[in-house]
Order: sequence, then structure tokens, then C-alpha cells
Amino acid sequence: MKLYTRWQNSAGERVRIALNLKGLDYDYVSVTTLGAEAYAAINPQGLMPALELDGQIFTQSVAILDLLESRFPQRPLLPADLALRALSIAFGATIASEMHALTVNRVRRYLADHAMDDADVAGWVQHWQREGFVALEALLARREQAWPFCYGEEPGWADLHLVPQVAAARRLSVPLERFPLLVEIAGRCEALPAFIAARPDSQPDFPGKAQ
Ligand SMILES: N[C@@H](CCC(=O)N[C@@H](CS)C(=O)NCC(=O)O)C(=O)O
Repeated sequence: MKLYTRWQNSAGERVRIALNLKGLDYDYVSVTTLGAEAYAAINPQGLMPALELDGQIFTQSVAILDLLESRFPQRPLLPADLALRALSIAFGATIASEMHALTVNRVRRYLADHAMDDADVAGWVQHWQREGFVALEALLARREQAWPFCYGEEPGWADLHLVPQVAAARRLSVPLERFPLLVEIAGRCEALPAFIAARPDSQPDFPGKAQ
């Protein structure tokens, strides 16, 4: 398996956490080192990550997570309980489709290129992040049980979406004081080896690291 990613790549970090939780080995291919042109031949969209498995290329982190979950069922990321499974997928979709997708670098760049000043772009980011976090905090507050992780005794699908998004919020100066449950769970995950090994500064192409 080859994962095309780069050190700072929230969507790729989700997949790195999943691979680590499942104990799967993979080759890390730095898209920065590979170059944009070569990567466009792998993923025409140019977005990271992409996964090469059995000679095929797969894109979109959610599709990759779904593939890994079905193909490597050991250490499931989704709860067996169907309701908890749906809640976990909804939690992840709120982050991937409604927070990350609206605030990612290329969106911020587009807004800046279309006459939004820095303060307006920051306001846009804060708005969509805050809106998402408010909903996620409320969803966790009404769980049937106060599990140590989002939807269970072990971290899974929802948690691996949460951690990179909380890190992005910190980078983008989004205040997190109103989200104690999210911050507490993210902190618990951040101390675990699977999450530590997936974070930006653990990657071989993190600036300053020998590759
Ligand atoms: N929906 C995609 C999002 C992928 C995405 O936006 N990746 C970002 C980094 S987190 C990227 O490749 N950005 C390149 C750029 O902004 O030029 C997924 O979940 O895989």
C-alpha cells in the first residue's frame, strides 16, 4: 500500500490514523517531493490523500476509509451497533463535508483572490468551524453513554476525523473554549501512539526532518 500525502494534510491524517489503528504498514509518498505534475497523473484532482492498493488508485479520504474498513476488518473503526455506526459517519461527514471542505487552503486562497481581505477570510473560517463544532459538541453531549471516545471505549471513525480538525482549528485561531467535550476527547486521542504517528510533525517530509 502507498499513501500519497504530505505532512500537513488533514484529510490524509485521517487515513494515516486509520492505517495506524488497524496496524497496517504502508509506504509514505510525499506529494511535496513527488511534485504537482507527477501527482496530477495519480490524482487528477490534485488533492491529497490518494491510496494505491492492489495496483489501483483511490482518492477521497472517506472512500479510502470505507475501503480500508471493508478490506481490513481487523480493529473496526465503526461500531457494530447500527445506530452508533450512523452517528459516527454523520460526525465524520460534518467535519469532512461541512467544516474542512469550506475552510481548506484552496477555498481560503480563492476567497482572498476574489477581493476578501484577511479579516474577511478569517471570519469565513471562524464561522464554518464554529457552526460545525457547536453541532458536534451538542451531538456528543446527548450520547447515551459518556464514552471516553466519541462513540465507544476505543477511538474510531469519528475520533480520527475530530483530531485533525481540532488541530486545524488551533492553527487557524478558532476559539475552542466552548467545546469542552470535543477538546477532552481530542486530547485523549492525541496521547495515543496511532495518533502521534499520524500527526504532521511525525511525518518524514515535515520541514526540518531528514527524508
Ligand atoms: N474531500 C477530500 C479533501 C482533500 C483535500 O482538500 N486535501 C487538501 C489538504 S487537507 C489538499 O490536497 N489541498 C491542496 C491544495 O489546497 O492545494 C478528501 O477528503 O480527501
